Amino acid sequence: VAVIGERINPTGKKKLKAALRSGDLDYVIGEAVTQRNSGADVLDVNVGLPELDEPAMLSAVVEKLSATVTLPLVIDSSSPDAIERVVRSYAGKPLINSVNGKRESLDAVLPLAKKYGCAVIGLALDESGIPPTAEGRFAVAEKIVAEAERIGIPREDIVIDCLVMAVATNQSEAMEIVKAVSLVKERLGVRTVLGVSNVSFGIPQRSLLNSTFLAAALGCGLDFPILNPSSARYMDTVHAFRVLNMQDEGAVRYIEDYANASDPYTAPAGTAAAQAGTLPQPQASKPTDAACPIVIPESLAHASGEVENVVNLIISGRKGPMGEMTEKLLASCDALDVVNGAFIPALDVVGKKFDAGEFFLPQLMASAEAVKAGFDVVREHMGESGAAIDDGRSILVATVKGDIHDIGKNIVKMLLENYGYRVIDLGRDVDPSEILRVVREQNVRLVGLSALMTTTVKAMEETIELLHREVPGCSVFVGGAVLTPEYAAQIHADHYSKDAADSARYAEEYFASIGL
Ligand code: THG
Repeated sequence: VAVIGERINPTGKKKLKAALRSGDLDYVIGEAVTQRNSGADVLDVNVGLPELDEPAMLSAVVEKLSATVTLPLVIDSSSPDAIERVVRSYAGKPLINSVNGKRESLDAVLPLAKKYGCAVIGLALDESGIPPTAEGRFAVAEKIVAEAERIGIPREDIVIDCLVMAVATNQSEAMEIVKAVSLVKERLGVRTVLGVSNVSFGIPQRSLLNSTFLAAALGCGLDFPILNPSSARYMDTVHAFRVLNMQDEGAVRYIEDYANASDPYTAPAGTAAAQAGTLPQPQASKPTDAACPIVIPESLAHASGEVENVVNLIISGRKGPMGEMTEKLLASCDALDVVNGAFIPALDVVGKKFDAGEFFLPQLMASAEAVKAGFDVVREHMGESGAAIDDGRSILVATVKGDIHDIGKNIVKMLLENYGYRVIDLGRDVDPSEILRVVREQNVRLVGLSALMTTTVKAMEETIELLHREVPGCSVFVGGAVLTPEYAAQIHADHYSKDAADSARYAEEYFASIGL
């Protein structure tokens, strides 16, 4: 097991972004040294920032790192140009991060790895996306390994990434990922890598979930966890695992490091050591059914008991009884009143709790699911007149050209649908011209664009420019990990959404402003 330090990556790191923009390479070296001292064996280097010349910056950073820190480097970039410029002059054997199963990627990246004798990370995704099952991910990995061997890259130089998804959105995949790691190890005999911390996105106590997932994956043969080595919790897990897998023979290192360390979990209660590690005790579940947190409108007043029940089901994210409870309401209430007077105010409450840090992403998703169950009944009930709900308030969502990450976009879609909007989802990696075509064809007034990768913000800017030029009455909101409010303004987005709840708020405000 070798730990890949993840911290040289500007996503979400203000200081590193500023340092890269001003060319302050000493700051980057500082991050490298800190990671080495914390126990990183390899360093991932990613300097993709939308407004930066990536090939030039990546090669400057790699050159400086090679001269000061002796650890091997992982060249993390989605630009084949940037990768080639770096590996051409790299002294040693770099690991390219990454190629994937798409034809275009295989053809662009594998020949570079072959020509310059690099190792390469292959991501288990292809033209049809990331397969949800272990066997599906394995099949893509198998294809990548076959392609690499065909052009003469030996198996020892291939590392497969089975791709970690967030449990907040893809809970059923967590153990599939772990299983995929064992399939890849067993059947292909290549090494494996995982970006561990993705698993805990939107969840409290991230390091607890991350370290548990890490332990499970190590147990299935994970060779290279990508993580933040400054977190003792992850490194503790790695050090302990190295005893189990015989890497730390005689447990020499383990004993040296831990024999005299106090363990916060087993220290006698009340001591400082115990307090240092005490997790907050699980709270008795709050009696959410106690009070109704919304103001019930006049039109629903005669059924206030049922309305309260539905509102509480939504807020606590219980979809099971939603269908039946909605039926009950519809027996005496108008369908649109139910949507506008109960579903939406309840979702607003959940959005506020999410903003306040009181609720986390899985809770937001559960509430959206509950509303969806209610909506299904409303739609059925409205039958032919269901068209009434399609009142011109259509929203197109897409992840921009070149970008394959769509977690954020999918969450936004789900939430907007449950606010009653008609959402047209064009999926991932969508051409600006395709977005324009659909906007025109379906008379769309609001477009949401997402970009998770620094390299694709350019495509976002192009899409916004095209839409604003061709369809002046159409508003564009943007979101995604690499964006900031400042950068969104710079590329002329009409609104920056910091999360899904914020997108719903903006949609509400925007449609009200144009009288829809
Ligand atoms: N696979 C491959 N390469 C990758 C990833 C992957 N490169 C990029 C990324 N995923 C791994 N690198 C990072 C870098 C920074 C952060 C996460 C992954 C990060 N995380 C949070 C933060 O600091 O706020 C949370 C960190 C934590 O809780 O530990 O910034 O999957 N091949």
